[in-house]
Amino acid sequence: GMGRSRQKQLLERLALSRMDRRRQEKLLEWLALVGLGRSRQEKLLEPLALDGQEQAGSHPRTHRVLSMDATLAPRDPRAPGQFGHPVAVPDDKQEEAKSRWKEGNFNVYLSDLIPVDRAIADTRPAGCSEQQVHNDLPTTSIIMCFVDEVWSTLLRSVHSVLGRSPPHLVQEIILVDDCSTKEHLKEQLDAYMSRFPKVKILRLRERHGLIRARLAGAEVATGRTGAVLGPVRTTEVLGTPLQHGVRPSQCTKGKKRSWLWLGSSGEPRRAVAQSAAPRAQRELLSRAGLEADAPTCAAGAVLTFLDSHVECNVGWLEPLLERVRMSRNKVACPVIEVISDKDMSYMTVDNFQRGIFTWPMNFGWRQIPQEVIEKNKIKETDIIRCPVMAGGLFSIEKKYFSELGMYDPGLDVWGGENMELSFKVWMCGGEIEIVPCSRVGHIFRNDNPYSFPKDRVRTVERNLARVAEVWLDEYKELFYGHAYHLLLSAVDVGDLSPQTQLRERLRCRNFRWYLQNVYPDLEAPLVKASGLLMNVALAGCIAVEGTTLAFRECDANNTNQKFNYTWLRLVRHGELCLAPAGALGAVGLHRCRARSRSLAWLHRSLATVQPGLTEHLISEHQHLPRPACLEVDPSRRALRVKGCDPRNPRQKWRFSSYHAD
Ligand code: LR7
Ligand code: MN
Repeated sequence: GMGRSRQKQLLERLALSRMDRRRQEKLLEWLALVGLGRSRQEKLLEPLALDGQEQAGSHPRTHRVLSMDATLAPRDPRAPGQFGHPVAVPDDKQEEAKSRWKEGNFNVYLSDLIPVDRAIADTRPAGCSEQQVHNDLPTTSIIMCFVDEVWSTLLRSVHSVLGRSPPHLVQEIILVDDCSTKEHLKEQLDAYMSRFPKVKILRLRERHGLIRARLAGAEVATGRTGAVLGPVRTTEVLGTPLQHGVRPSQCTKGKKRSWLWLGSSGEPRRAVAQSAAPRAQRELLSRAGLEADAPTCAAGAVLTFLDSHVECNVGWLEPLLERVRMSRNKVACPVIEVISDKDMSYMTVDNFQRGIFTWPMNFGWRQIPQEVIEKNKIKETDIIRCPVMAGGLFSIEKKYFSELGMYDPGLDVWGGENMELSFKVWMCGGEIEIVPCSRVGHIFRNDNPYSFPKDRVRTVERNLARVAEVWLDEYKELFYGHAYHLLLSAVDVGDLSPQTQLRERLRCRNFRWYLQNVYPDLEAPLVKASGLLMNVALAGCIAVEGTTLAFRECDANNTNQKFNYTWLRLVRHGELCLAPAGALGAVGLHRCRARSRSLAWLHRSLATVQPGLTEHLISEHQHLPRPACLEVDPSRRALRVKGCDPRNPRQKWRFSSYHAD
């Protein structure tokens, strides 16, 4: 601990800063807790004290970012993996390491070997540790959802938050157990975490998936429960509306619940197994000297979401909160660095990466082009605005998150929620940012180590289809065009009206605005090809004449010869679509319908149907022999559908312009 006089001395120094008293005290508590040496204590507080002395004029109410790192002087500097170095599996442990891989789809053996509070290299770009943040940053609830997470990895995630966050900024750490089945995540986890007053564990009684688990965590942080998971279940989940120090620890359907009561400074007061009524529980609390609305109960203004296999780096939190403080509709993401799944080394990543997506809504990273960096003199520490976020790691103002309707609760288990939130934020007046001075490592894995309640691929696709239906407007055709099987399988996306109503209520902008202003480098032509539809060999074009089709001399000024080839594979002329008239090979015009195999034509994109058919228009009509191609009949006046022939020039078609392949 820390002597009384020493504490007084430090408090005096802190008093110079404009940080409020409660925060000062919390900071000291932390200093005592992590046992930093005297000189490092001084160093840590230096920016705060300096601020009070020097900056009355220029930058009032700010201090240099506290580069707190309780792990910098590690207990065991020679332990494997220390400082984020790679670790090798000893020869005689190869088999063991191999067999344990599947527990988490990464090198679980090595993870267990390295300290849960290992040090890692400070990978921040130069200048980050000198940056100023405000003294009155909002505090945050940190929400970490997990299902069957590996023990050592989960612990390392929590330790990295505890050890590298200014304690006065961490309201609480909410671990949401999405109904894990592994034994170590039950009593053993309760017991371990009872040492850390800020850690709360929320157990979900059934598997809800990442998305709704986060919503449940957000509700706990708000002190509100039941809106997302339903009132009946919530009482079972939380047991009681009282949050302070109360940790229900039951996931299964059993009636008996065990509670762990924590004192106001966090020490475990008593562990009781009981199924007390809320009133009795409240009584228990008050006897333990606690109140339902004790200070630690007061909700932090910001929610910070993290995956359960991360390592937060030095100074990661303040820059995120600084952005949110600056504007409540900024959503701040750290740079996500890489913890190797193979050797557990902590690796930095290239700077200047934006979060982007490609069709059909696949998340990815894209480097800002070098010439753009140079022309705009972009620095490594500059904020990067992102079309979309990766999904797992971000800070968002709690009330703003709630105003945005949080996540669409109709999204299931995993996937697509990052797209939904990103579109919603940008289109409804907010911003998604990557904050280069905030860095968090994440174990990237090749596969999810847990099972999906339903089929994995279908779950993600359905989520994405929901997002497309609500947010993409006419551009949803691009999504379906790149995931065409979704269109025909008529996937049931569920009720969308709450989401579309939300979009109206928030008066959000449209997707075209988003593309033009947020993600202008996305290729998003609304149709794949357009203009005349000509047969080059015969020098003629398809023309609409009343309600029928003819083959005529090409005339670029004749609107009756203009067609669009759409993402949904329609050859479209206004509301009318080119289509085989039936099994006999005649071709005509039909009212267009989006989800229709009989109106769809393959062109260029799917040469796989038969090699050499790239210039053909292949009908997908079910009742025709396959593949069947549009051709000019021998009279050279009419059109029909016949078996495809790569060498038949009467079957080769070209639009005047192609916008995408
Ligand atoms: O049913 C589940 N219940 C859960 O609680 C499934 C998962 N989870 C937990 C899980 O234990 C983990 O802590 O949710 C967290 C995220 O699941 P991961 O780690 O399997 O996801 P991921 O890292 O492969 O995927 C990324 O995309 C997801 C899409 O839904 C989420 O948004 C993840 O948070 C996100 N991760 C990141 O953004 C980190 C960087 C990866 C990238 C790109
Ligand atoms: Mn992850």
